[in-house]
Amino acid sequence: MTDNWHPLDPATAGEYLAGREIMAAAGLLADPVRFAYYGLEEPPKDEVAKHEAAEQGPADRRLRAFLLNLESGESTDVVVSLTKGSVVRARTVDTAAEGQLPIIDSEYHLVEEIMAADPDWQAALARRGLTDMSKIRIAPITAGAYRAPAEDDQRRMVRVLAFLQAGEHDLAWAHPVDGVTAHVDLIARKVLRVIDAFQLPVPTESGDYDDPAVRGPERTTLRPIEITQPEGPSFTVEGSLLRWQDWSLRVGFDAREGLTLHQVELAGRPVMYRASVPEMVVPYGDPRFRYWQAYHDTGEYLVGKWVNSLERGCDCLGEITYLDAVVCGETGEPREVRNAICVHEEDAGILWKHTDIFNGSAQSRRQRRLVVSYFTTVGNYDYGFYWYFYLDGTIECEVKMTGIVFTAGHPGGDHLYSTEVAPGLGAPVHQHLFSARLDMSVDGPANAVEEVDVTGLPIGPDNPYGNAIAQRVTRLSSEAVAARAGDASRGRAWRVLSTERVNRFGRPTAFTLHPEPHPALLASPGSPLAQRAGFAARALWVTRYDPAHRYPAGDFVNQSPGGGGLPAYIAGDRDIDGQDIVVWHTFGPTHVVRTEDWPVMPVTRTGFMLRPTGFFDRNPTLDVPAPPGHCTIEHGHER
Ligand SMILES: [Cu+2]
Repeated sequence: MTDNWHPLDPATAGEYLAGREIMAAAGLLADPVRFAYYGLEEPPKDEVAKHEAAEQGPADRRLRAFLLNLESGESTDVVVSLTKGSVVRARTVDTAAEGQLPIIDSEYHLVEEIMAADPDWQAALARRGLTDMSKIRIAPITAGAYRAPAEDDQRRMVRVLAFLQAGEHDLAWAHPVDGVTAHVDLIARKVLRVIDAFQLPVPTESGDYDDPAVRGPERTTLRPIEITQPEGPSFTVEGSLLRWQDWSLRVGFDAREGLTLHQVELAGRPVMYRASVPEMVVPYGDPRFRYWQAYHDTGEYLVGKWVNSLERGCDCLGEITYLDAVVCGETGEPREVRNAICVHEEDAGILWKHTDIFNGSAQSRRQRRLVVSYFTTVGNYDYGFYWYFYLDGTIECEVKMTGIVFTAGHPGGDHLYSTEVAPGLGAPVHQHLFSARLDMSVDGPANAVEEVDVTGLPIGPDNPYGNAIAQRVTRLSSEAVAARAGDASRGRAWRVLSTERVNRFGRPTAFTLHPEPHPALLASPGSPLAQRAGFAARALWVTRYDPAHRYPAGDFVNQSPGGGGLPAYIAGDRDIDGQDIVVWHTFGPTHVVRTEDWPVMPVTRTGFMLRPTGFFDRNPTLDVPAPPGHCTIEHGHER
């Protein structure tokens, strides 16, 4: 433990090993028990505050693990204290009522083996002329929860879809074997049923974008772009603490949530205690036999565990500082991922600019941003999670989506639920709905939220020519009231304000959350998916801070019957005005696939912004100098 150790620092490899020893000594790890999740159990806020005030030594350091017995299916939620060397909690999860643990690594291989050996599966494939099982790739898909007997989903299971990979380098996603699926019991290690719904020919056109025959000759017209910072970047990294210009924040990483940001401060004033994107759901809109296809990539597959190791010049350009991450596989063995988190500084175009027609002053300033990001690959998709901090106090969260769209057969012609991207190859419509958890602390923990709409007013005595525009501000007083839909037609935004600090106009200091104009969850409100992904039905939720409320779809998402997470967190309808509150924002596009998204998708992005609103008394960037030797004419005279 070093001098600048902080209780919110990510867990180290040594700590994971120590935690595993504590669990082993308590008899929790007898074979065949595996880790379905292993991460830091962050200390509560008051303990962190006490540590920082040096009233006490290091806070109780804890780790949390989800343990799965591969033979019995027994699922245990364990917390250990490294400080005390003991098990704090070991609770058996009621998997039927709460949900299953996330999918573990070896289950992917297990499913391939089970499928290859199953006679009904072999017969279904043979009916399609497919007899070489070595060429069949299996996508094990989390099962959801439908709770009808034919769904088999009271057991730990996956449903599978098949793809044909003709050669070693062939892109299997180009060749879906449509119309057939199987339900696989992961504990009994057998196929429960094979459902052969219909047959479509397996599309044959290659999707191998590395193959010159597919992509054509590479273009030769791009000249180099080099980004240099001869004096180095303007930020510093000390352990997990990052400082850049007026910003400071701590960076963490979790196998489930991915990147976590802590204690984000601007000009020495708190803005957010913690920020992350702790859930996402990708529901597909094809109601045929694959109606269950909806990935909760975070709660079911653990996006952080699949973090990429980044490469300078490819993934990130310029002066890059990388941070490593530690994630654990199913044995609880820590794995250090080199260059997992990319930290760098970017030019971001014009910050402000004006040529004054009266006094002749012509000024221009460059915007910059600090970028903290990582990339993860979950099955066919690749997601980049980017946080940007700008000179003017803006915070932006951006998700970049790329990789391979999920495919199905396509009957040709117009089809309601998918786009034909290659002959006979369809890409079903789907949504990517992310949930950001923003533990706000604008000028301290006591915050409140207002919904701000803008609207034109009707013609009347006070508005005779009908040009009036008014802000409609609604204070969101309690948790139930604050479950809100977006409304782009009114420019709807949500203002998170301090109830303790005011600016020079006596108005509360605030940050405003600006959403993007996308629909929320489109699955029918009565659907099993809407039960399980309740968080995604609303653009905004506000809850009273509770250290146990961390996951928008609940702690156990895989095959959960639903109701957990945000809908449960607001059940008490607590007061959120002037309290320590957490703002949760659902964002993300509805993806009607384009032909240009095939065979590998150019990045499409989504996100939201938080902008200071009366947080400063004026533009906080007047002190940003003009680039040396340029851009400045003062009162008609070059400086
Ligand atoms: Cu998509």
